[in-house]
Amino acid sequence: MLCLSSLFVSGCSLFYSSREEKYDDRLVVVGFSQVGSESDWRLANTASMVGALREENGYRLLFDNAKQKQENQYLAIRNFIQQDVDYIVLAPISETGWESVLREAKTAGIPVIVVDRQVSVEDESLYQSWVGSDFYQEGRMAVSWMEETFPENTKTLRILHLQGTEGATAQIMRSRALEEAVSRHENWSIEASLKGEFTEAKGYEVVRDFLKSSTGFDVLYSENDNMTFGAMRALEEAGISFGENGDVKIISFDAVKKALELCLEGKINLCVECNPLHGPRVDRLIKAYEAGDSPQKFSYVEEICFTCDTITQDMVDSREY
Ligand code: GZL
Repeated sequence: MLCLSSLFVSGCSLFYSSREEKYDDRLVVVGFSQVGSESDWRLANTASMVGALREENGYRLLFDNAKQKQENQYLAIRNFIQQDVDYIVLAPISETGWESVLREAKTAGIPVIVVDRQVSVEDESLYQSWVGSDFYQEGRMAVSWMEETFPENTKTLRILHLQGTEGATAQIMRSRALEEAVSRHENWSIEASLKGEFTEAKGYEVVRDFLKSSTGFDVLYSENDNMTFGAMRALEEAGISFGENGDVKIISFDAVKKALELCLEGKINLCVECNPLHGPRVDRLIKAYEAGDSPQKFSYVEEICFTCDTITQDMVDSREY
């Protein structure tokens, strides 16, 4: 007979009188709040995290997909606190709005590791570590390629700026690198900054609508590959050539395999890597904390670029995502 003193069934979830009854104490319990599944990059990031935080590796993983809504991440984090997890891993959709819920986690004594985009909080003790990309450096690499490709005596360089989710670190810093460069080059201009939300559908929609009244542009600076895929479809429909021999040069961030294949075909001129394989990096951080070590607060990932005139099939085949 079920002993109700230790098991209280309420609604659709089970509550236990002790943590030991709930979890196998040999496993580290991690609650992971993921932004969503908006892009190929995000799917690769989720696969990497779930693969690293698996039971054979010593973890019990509670996973939540926020479907690109910050309020869903708040709900997930509060649920993880209620579930008394050992760690919370947060991939924040945007930089702001985290003080209150992270303070609740701190009050509950649950360490938080932030992955990918950053959080902007007054009190940096609200999270233990962050691991991700240097998005500003990614933008700088793209700008350097533009400076090499379009020498100073180029006629006006007209740029179409396709931005990712507003307020995400990747959008803020990739945009900043471009905007700073435009302010340094008087012959560069941004024709429009369109909000593509890091998705293929939105990228297509905003570029299609822009092209209806566009007088032309020379470079598409697209802050992720999925928006680029949508923009390419809109350009094709409008009869505008792009890529190595096209009228429009394309710069795209993430360097997922599909984008690298298009780069190899000469349809994307520059792919800037943004490495999503953070699972092993987060695993190492948690193992370090479990061992009583104090890993560094910020860990940046090294990244490179690929151009259509130097990329090879072997390079594409060797990629993990
Ligand atoms: C970057 C990541 C961005 C990717 C997009 O680290 O936050 O979000 O560039 C993803 O593909 O949607």
